Amino acid sequence: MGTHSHPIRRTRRGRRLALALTGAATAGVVTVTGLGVANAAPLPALPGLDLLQPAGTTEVNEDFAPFAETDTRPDGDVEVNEDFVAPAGGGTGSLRLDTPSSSAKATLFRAAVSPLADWVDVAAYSAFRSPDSTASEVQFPSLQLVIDFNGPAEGGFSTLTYEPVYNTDAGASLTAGQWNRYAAGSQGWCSTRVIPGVFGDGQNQCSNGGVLPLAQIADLLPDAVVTSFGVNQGSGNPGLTSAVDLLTTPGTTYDFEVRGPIIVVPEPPVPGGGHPGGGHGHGGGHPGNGHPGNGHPGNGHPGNGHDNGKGKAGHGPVHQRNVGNGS
Ligand SMILES: [Ca+2]
Ligand SMILES: [Ca+2]
Repeated sequence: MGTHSHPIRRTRRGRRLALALTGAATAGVVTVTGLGVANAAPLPALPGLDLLQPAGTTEVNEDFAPFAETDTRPDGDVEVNEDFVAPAGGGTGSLRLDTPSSSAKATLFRAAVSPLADWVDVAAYSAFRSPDSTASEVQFPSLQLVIDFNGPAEGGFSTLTYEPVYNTDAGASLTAGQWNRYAAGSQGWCSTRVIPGVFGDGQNQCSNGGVLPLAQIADLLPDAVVTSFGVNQGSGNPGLTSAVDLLTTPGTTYDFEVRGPIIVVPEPPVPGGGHPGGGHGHGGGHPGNGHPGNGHPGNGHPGNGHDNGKGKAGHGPVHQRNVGNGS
């Protein structure tokens, strides 16, 4: 977190988490509790999102699970934080992507197999472009589907890409400084490679009419399967800072949210230590003055406690989380 500028100040929740972390560091270590906040409220009717209401949402936290950084390159960075907050219905966090240099690349993908046809009219995502970005004004993070376009037959690798700039006629917004919703599943896509009968020679990389509706691509490739999907920014997008949230797929909508540090609750109450229940973050509220003495009872923090106290919040006892693992 430290290297980024934060054009939008952190939310109240972010500060509360920081305080809770302090509390955890001074308390005895016994019980670990996650701070994840589920999105219980129904999502608003956004284009492409309404189609998947029954499937609900899957929260993705700081460790990215079930996604992974597949091809982030030097200078590029992805991070779940609250720098740009979130679109309506998307909680308070999102996935920030930074590509300060031309060679930088920021990616986050999930490997999962599904028929390409399932993505038609379904795929959607929300993206925010920081107004501080110096990149060409048409650049936004893209949604990508890695496909095997001929199914079980040999070969067939390509990546389909959706970029808002090629879909402005369909209503895709290129406005910076606000959250835009992209109904990618009903709009135009490109292919990184030639696909016989679909994207001819010279039509890859969006060139020479190489932007086709996803429905048309899927109709022409009945055996095609998506093998992984995710968001990509760069290379070739120097000076672009953005965020993505509410990534809608055939199985679920992924909601990037800050879970924050794991809260460590002292138990049983420390004799004379005062606030036993203080572990809930209240303890953190008055960390320094509260219980400096019993904060380091020698036996109290054999390792675990220190891990929690360190800066990279949330990256400590990752295994303690009950990460939602939707399909
Ligand atoms: Ca979110
Ligand atoms: Ca194949």
